[in-house]
Amino acid sequence: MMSEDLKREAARSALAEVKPGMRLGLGTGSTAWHFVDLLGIEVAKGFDVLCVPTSEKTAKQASELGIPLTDLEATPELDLTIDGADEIGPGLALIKGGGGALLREKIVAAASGRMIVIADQSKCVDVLGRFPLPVEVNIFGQGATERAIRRVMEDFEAEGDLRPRLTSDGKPFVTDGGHHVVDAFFGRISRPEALSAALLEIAGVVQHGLFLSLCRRAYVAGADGITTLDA
Ligand code: ABF
Repeated sequence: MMSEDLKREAARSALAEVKPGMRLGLGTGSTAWHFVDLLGIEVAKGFDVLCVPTSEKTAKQASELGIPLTDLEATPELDLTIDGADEIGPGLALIKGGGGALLREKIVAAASGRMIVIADQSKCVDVLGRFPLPVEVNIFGQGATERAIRRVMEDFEAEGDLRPRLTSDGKPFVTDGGHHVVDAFFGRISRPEALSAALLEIAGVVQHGLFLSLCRRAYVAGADGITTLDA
């Protein structure tokens, strides 16, 4: 199967977990796109859900499909969030944020009773960190924040550097929340909880892409079908 077919199969498995009347968080990225697309087909047939999107991009896709949307002001508690991931490690610890939506993704996941990740097999790793860890930073004082992140990277024996994320035309990437993203190349992250705490200690760090103890289930699509991973 092609990669897009695998993503769609993982999304289809997650769709089976959605019950009528649920309040859902909708993820961002190419795998989450398939989930939203499949959900849109069900909504068009009359399926009842109320959803909070994790990005402006997903909000646009969902509203074009007629999926009813709300926000966490009107609906502060959700039943389930379905989202993609950049890496899935042991215990369903995740790296997310390659698409730049990590802050809203984490807020929505934290407001949800359950989070399910959908992915193809290529996302599963034995140790997190080969994928650069996205860190969302406040634009004010970014130089000082980067310096502090580099110090943390040294403490955690990062193998690579820190790179401010740029758009294809060379401008700083700006998140939906109006912040920048820097990508931290660790190579391997052996103590994710400690790293998470150290990064959140830095005043200019808004959030980072380590999702720890948030995801309880993953549907991973491979050549042999879907594997269900439970934390
Ligand atoms: C989102 O989409 C992100 O947190 C993650 O960066 C990305 C995964 O994208 P894709 O499904 O396109 O690989 O869930």
